[in-house]
Amino acid sequence: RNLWLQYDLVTDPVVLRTYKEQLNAVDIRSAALNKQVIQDELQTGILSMLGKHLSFTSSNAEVVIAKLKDLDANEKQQVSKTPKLESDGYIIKTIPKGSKDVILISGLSDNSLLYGTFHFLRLLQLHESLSDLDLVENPKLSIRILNHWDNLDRTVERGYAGFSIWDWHHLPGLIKKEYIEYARANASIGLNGTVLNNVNASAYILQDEYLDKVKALADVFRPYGIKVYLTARFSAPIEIGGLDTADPLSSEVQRWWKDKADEIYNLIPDFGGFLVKANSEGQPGPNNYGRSHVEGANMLADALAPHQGVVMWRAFVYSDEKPEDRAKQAYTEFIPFDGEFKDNVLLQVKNGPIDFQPREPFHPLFSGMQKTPLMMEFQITQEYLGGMSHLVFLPQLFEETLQSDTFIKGKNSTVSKVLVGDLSGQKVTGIAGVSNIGTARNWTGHPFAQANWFGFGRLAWNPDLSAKAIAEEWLKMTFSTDPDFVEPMSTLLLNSREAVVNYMTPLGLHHIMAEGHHQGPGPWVDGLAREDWTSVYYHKADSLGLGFDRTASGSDALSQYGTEIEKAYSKIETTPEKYLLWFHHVPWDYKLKNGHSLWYNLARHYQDGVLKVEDMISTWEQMQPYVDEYVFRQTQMLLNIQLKESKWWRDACLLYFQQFSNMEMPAFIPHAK
Ligand code: GCW
Repeated sequence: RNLWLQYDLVTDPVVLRTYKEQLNAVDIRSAALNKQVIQDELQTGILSMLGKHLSFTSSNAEVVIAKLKDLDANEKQQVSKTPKLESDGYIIKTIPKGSKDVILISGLSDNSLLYGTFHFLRLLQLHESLSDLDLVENPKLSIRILNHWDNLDRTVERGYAGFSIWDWHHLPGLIKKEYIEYARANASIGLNGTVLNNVNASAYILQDEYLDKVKALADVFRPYGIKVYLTARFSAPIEIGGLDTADPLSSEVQRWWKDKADEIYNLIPDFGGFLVKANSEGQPGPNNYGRSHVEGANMLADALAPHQGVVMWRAFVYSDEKPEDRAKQAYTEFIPFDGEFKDNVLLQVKNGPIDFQPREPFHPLFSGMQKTPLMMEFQITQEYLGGMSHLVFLPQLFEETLQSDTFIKGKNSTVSKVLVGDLSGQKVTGIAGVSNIGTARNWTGHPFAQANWFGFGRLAWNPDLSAKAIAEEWLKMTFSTDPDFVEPMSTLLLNSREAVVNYMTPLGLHHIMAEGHHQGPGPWVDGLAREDWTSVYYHKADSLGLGFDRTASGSDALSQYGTEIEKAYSKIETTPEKYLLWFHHVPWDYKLKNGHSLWYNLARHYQDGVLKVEDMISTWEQMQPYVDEYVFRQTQMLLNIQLKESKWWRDACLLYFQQFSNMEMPAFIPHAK
């Protein structure tokens, strides 16, 4: 239940003794907003890790926590050469004071002190030295936010960890401990916002009864630096406002939203703003009135602007009524509006152009939309990656997207640089993660899914962190710092993403999951769903080959990526094999780089995926001494489910595709003979 904030007793006697000598008293000088939170966290953490109580006093303290403006003259002078801090940024620096050293945790805002405190505690959790500290941290993105796809009836769309943690029925009266734990956990990794309700939204959340409940949550989260945001259903003026239109150009609609914004800010002065899913998968939007996405977004932006609120407008739009390849539609829709959105609008773009697949190339809007602030949307919940049953370490996937090169300003123009504004100079920046949190006793269902929440938060603070560093931190903070545990387990985590790609969708295959619920294989047509919701639309298997031709001879989606990528990927030979079938329809007997046919390689990848899960199981079997019995058994059982399902994926997909390849199953496939 304590996630990565386990604060286990430091077992190494030397480290323990050193920490105990170094830490007796803390002087928290500023932080009116969250002084109590900082003090409680330090007391809890230190008591649990060192078995001693801290005293909080201004005399003789070894740790000083204060805003830059509240430092004394000597302290100010010691930090005068520190690099520039952003409002949430902080320094942790050892300075001499009289005959002893003092650790200074300082920044510009109350929240910076909170983040600095969590970082300081993390140093102890990782058993790092507390001597000669000289750390400077600035978050690289300003909006670091979770998106809850939580409905008001507490079901969670694509949620696999129980029901919604928001107990609307008992709010605002009952403030559950979980809300505080949730806020602590988010603050500890630097997240600063949360959208409480599903993007497939009910308008009722905007009614005054619900706003009182939202206010109660906002009040709980405020000392932890977490702002509350809501999804705004575009048709709310009709559904709860009694108007007969939601046309963004109607003055009564504009007035309704302005009044609604005023009402919200009256209750919640630091309300963050609105997230909107419009004209996507049946949701209402400006197109219903012949208006554009810009007209819709800007209308809401105007309502929020007087209060410094933002609109996060989602780019996830596609329609089966349009003949165009679904992977192209968002780009086609939004590119003409580049530069036309109001300053407080961010376009929230999923990492890839289809939908949260185990592997996708980055979304071409990240290179195409250069005059509009863009936000990344990652999915932490594992809609297409085995739900809560599969162990998949997602920071590996996030890192791959963030470090992809867009080439917009020459080589090394990574997606991460686009997001942080280095290439465009965009001022409002952000990143969203679709939450995997629910009422499950361990928050996320699979014990290892906690790592994905943690990893998302760490990357939201610094999108250039490596998945490896995140894996090690999480393992140490959650389970054990013993290298005999951390080393094999970080290898396990770092291999887990490629395992799932291999046994589900190798070589650039995508969206061949079962229809609707998206769990398990379904490369066949099943039921009567629309064409772009069926797998055959994406894999295009036929007697000639496999894969979606997105080059100029096919849908030409490739042209949305700019010349460097287009040039490289337009030929099969120069396309990275991991994206092969994303961009090409490849003959079954085409020889890949290793000299074997596509068919052989496909089988090889499926089999490798299964073998990788077997490796994960044998590593895990050795880990019993380092984790508690319950987590050990639960993970063991889940890994066995994962193994079974990986075989199901392999067998179903290979048998299905064999009907088209008409080639023999390679001998390494278990049932081949
Ligand atoms: O991936 C699809 C999901 C829908 C989701 C939609 C979206 C919230 O299957 O459940 O709706 O994406 O992102 O809007």
